[in-house]
Amino acid sequence: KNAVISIEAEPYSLEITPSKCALLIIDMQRDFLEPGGFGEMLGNDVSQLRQSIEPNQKLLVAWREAGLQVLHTREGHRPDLADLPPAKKVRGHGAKTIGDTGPMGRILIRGEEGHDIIPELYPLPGEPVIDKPGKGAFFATDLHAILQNLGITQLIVTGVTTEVCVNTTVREANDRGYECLVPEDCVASYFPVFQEMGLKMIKAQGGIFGWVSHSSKIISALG
Ligand code: C5J
Repeated sequence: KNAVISIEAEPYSLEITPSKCALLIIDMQRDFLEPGGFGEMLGNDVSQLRQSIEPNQKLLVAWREAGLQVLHTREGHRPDLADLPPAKKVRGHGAKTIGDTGPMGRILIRGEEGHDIIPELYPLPGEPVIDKPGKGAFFATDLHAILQNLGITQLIVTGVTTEVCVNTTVREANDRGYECLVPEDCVASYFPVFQEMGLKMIKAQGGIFGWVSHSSKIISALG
């Protein structure tokens, strides 16, 4: 776990120390990914996101088998909505917004069915689950403290959506000194053009805030 391994990536290979590297899975929640959830209710094509489930499962199994650290996040709010900025509540002028009753319980509210992680990637006991009110996983959460306490300096970031919560989190992590690698098959967007550009932005300019790779390269590097 302390031996450095090299993962083929763009713009160049990343050396990771597995014991210092965590798999951070962003917002693989039922309301974003499942047919009949909030995401689909907004008119989004959930099949775009569902393509990332199997690659995430394979990576998660390999990461767990190697005995490495896994963390999960969920986007959502307190049932009393006290942490929901009014500007976020009204955004989009939708008929239904955060806190209203949706197809899988109250939309993006902690404790509701739709807010929970999909069964395919369900956290094991002992894997921290970070409940975040924003798009970035560091804003108003204890993620940074947890990672520091675990001695983590590198992150494999996966999940949804590429251009929103994944991108925001990778930018936040990069500014806090973490090296971030994003496997392209384990992140997804409702919009193919955003998927492509969201990944390009990360690795442009010599890896301006991270590296882009593929789950197969990570799994083969783990041996
Ligand atoms: C995430 C969103 N998780 N797109 N949320 O990306 O609002």
